[in-house]
Amino acid sequence: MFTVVKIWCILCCMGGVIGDNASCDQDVLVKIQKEMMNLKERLDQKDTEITILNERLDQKDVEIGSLKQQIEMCTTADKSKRLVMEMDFEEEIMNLKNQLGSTYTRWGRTTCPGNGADLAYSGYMAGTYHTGTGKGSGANYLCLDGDPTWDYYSESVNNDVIITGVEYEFYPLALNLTAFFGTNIRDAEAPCSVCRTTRNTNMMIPGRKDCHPGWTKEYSGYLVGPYSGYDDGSEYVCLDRRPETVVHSGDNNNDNMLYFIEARCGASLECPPYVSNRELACVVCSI
Ligand SMILES: [Ca+2]
Ligand SMILES: [Ca+2]
Ligand SMILES: [Ca+2]
Repeated sequence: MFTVVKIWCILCCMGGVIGDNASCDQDVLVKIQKEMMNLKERLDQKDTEITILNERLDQKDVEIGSLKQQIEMCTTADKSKRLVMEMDFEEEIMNLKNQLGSTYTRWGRTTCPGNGADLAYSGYMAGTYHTGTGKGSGANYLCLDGDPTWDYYSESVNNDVIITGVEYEFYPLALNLTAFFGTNIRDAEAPCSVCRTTRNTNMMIPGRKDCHPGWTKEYSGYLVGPYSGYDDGSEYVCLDRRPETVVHSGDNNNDNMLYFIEARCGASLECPPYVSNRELACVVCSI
């Protein structure tokens, strides 16, 4: 400080009163002290301003913290809300799938395959009584419910459209049915079941024992149909490869008989891939 004051004094005196050094030093000292006072006041003022700014900065930090907390709460709430919506959406899709689904008849069995299909009902395979006098009738097989209920009926006045059970026949008798079905089912009658699956579409494929890629196998077996000597028509259906039999149905009734369907190569059927005299397989597939 002394050096600064001295320099200041010299410069001051060179420009003003020369030869009066004591008076010059005193004036300069007063000026410097005054300037220092001013500087100190300004410094104090700046300190005060800095303190105020720091307080405002702290306040802003608190506000920012609060806003971050609110944002986090909103984000968490959004996540929870979105999760609930996604769960509701998935449940709705499941409900729609359950509402859609599809059904099929499993000929020869009283149960449904263990692949998620539920039993709608089981009963008896039935078809037209072919030894009746008429030649007109329904052509389709029916899966009659095993537990019938009746509306009004008359047992005394009757018509001539009659259905009966459907018998496993499979001519000729030399045919080893055990090799095809695991047991000899000849002359017994066929049961059936109606199965419901959540898969929306199903189809029976004649000529295959397994499904194409992407499809779920419901059951497989042999393509069967009516005796060719009947006057009226019927249909081809897929009989399960391990059929059951209706209890007490072993008598040789021949009211409505089931036969294998075989390929016959000639001018019309494409051979290969088909081969004459082979019993055609079948499969029911769903997707
Ligand atoms: Ca029978
Ligand atoms: Ca028979
Ligand atoms: Ca054959």
